[in-house]
Amino acid sequence: MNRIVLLILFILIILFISSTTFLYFKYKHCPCINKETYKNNSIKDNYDKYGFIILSNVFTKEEIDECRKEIQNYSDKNNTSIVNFLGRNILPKTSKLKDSSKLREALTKIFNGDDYRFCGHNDIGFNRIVNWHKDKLNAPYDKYEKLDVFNKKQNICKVAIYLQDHSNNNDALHIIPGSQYTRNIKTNNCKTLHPKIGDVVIFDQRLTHRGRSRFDIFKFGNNVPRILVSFGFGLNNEYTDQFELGTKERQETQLNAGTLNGITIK
Ligand SMILES: O=C(O)CCC(=O)C(=O)O
Repeated sequence: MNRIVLLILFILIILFISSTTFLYFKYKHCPCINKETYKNNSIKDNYDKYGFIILSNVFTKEEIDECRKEIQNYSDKNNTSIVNFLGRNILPKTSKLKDSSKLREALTKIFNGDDYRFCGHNDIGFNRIVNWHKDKLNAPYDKYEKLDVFNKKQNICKVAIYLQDHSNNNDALHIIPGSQYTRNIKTNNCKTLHPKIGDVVIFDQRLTHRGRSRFDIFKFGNNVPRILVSFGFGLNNEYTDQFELGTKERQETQLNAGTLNGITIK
């Protein structure tokens, strides 16, 4: 009997060590972006080559503080997604971030001067856990994905506004530069972005990326809530139409359910 207990204990210890090692390497620290590599590129070149840009000083600290207050008054529950706040007119100050002229100038460059539009995708992550992925429609909403999202005509980006300073920590966005052109989700050569308060990150939504892992909570804590406001924009074409249809249904369904994979939807 004792031998069996010992054997079970031994197996449990081995399982614990191997899963912790696996998770450690999966979510290990990504080095920060080497600014020298990116600084001489134009917005469009940077976006096309690496799949992201960081726009500096788009908003003032006061504007961002107002939005933080507005969001925290609405909800301060950890691991929450506030979905479609725009469509529900619940956070007017935060909703206005979407219309910044500096942001729109950058989007005009990214979309090469062609017609683009806000495509319905909007949410706020409050101390939310988000593992490696690409922003595309997942089942059952992928029924709208009739056209291949890796076609050159697809051009949809996510605007990510971190409402706290990440210039000295690795708690913002982790990305794989250039991965917007590959279908797989390989996470070697990852980089961490360091947006300051008022900066805006814009990335191709097919870029492989992640937010906070469960491990990061131990490193960074929740004392200063990590708040991320996101908006989606796309070229005015049928690729954006299909994403918008699927996103609308996903946001409505998740909101009605109130929860998804442990994340509270509010
Ligand atoms: O939390 C983050 O920094 C990233 C969130 C994210 O990956 C997403 O909303 O698709």
